[in-house]
Amino acid sequence: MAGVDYGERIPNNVDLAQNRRLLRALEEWQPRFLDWWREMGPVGFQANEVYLRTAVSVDPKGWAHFDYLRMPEYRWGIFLAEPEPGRAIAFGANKGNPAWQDVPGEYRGVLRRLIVTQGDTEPASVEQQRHLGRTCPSLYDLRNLFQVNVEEGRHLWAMVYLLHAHFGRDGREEAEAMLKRRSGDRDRPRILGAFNERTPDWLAYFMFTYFTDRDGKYQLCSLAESGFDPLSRTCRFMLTEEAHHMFVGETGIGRIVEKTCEVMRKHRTDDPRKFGAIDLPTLQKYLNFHYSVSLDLFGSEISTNAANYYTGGLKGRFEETKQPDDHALMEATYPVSLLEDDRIATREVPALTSLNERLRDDYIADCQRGMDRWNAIVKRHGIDFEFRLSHRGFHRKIGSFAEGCVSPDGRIVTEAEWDAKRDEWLPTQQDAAFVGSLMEPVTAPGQFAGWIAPPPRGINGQPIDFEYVRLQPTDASA
Ligand code: BYC
Repeated sequence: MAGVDYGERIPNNVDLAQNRRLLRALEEWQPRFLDWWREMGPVGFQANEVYLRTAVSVDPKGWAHFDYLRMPEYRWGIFLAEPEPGRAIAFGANKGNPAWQDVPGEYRGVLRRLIVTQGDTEPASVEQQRHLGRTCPSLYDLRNLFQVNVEEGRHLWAMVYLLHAHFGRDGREEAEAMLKRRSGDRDRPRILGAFNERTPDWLAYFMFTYFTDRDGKYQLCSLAESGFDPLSRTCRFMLTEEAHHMFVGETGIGRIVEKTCEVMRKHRTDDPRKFGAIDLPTLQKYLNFHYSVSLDLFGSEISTNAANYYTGGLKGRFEETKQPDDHALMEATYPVSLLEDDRIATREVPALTSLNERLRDDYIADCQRGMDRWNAIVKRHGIDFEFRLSHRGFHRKIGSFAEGCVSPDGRIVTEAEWDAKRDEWLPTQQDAAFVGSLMEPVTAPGQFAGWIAPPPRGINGQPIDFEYVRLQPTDASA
């Protein structure tokens, strides 16, 4: 079962060949996916060979194979983690019942909605990142970008499989719509806010993979707890791939911090921009922006949707089975910060309706860990500066804090103060123009742009100066 059938047009470990109708439906979707990839996937480089990893099994000890591949030839497929024999629903009103192998009728609408929301983010991120290849800081980073892109494409496949296999005609229509919406498009935008923002440069990209992919981790972990077993198994395998995406973000930002500090020390300056490095206050502003838009992805603090997902057994908490409580939460409460007129108050509210906030709390603690590691780099260089996570209420568009203006240090401020300080708190057009001015491609093996340090080691044991992307296209259509 752990092995993947690569003899098929659609590699899979779900015995697709046994279900001719489903196979045919997915084989019809496949060319439309490829059309979307050609139209909205990475600009250029489609004919170049890239040193990519491909899933060849779902065995945690050895699931990936690395080799040169042209991106359109990547074997997008359907891989579910191994089933857990006798798995029971772990929470909510159906707790203790056997996990569902088919969609229960009463939850069909909500489950479809959850799967569509998750699926929509995957192609959205590829669309957001499609121009970055032209300005890569190194071949190593270029390869990592493309790895993330092809795997987001695979995560779309993961959700489309569920829609096709379990939601009949509605599911097929949703799978089509997934290829029609476009990130940032006024008339047919992607569903969630952060996925309609631009990712114009590599700094924004590393921030996105740190903060927004990390929302992905927490949402996938909650969906991996689902009583709908195919969703749980799909998400469990997606999480294996997702780890690399967050690695790209954390180490990318870490390498930028490293370079900035080196330049500051070498030139004994607080203004590393003069020497082509990104100053620490600008990095803080980018952190503020990407962190705040990613906080919005958890939904409102008080949400009956979240309560219904949980009570239905559809979406659990982070590490649900490790929580030492009754997994029903009918009587429990949870402390939630809310904006109330002119102050921020912490209220004990029913645990069920505050599940979005609880997941956001888990996420915030995780974000802080990366922040601590970047601060350790600054400290090691003896520089007096500390990155901080902005207050959860800062720059929010969803939930209680969307109603007011909160500063990064958690003060309620007037709109006038907000407007006056905005440029100290969030990237300005000048900041973006400066960062944009650094985005000159560097493509010689082992060379890196001047604003980012090399990584300590290469991919899959290869040296740092390995030719991660072969720049001579092997097809004239590049
Ligand atoms: N933007 O009760 P509420 C990833 C809507 S990332 C726009 O507060 P709920 C990835 C909401 O839909 C992970 N709209 O929220 C990362 C609702 O609309 P209706 C993606 C928003 O439903 C990087 C209304 O506001 N996965 O994988 O409890 C690269 C009130 O909703 C937003 C998931 O999100 C927003 N930010 O929770 C690639 C998991 N927030 O009903 C991939 C599935 C809320 O009024 N999704 N709304 O029309 C969910 O679990 C939930 O839909 C949410 C929202 C947590 C997102």
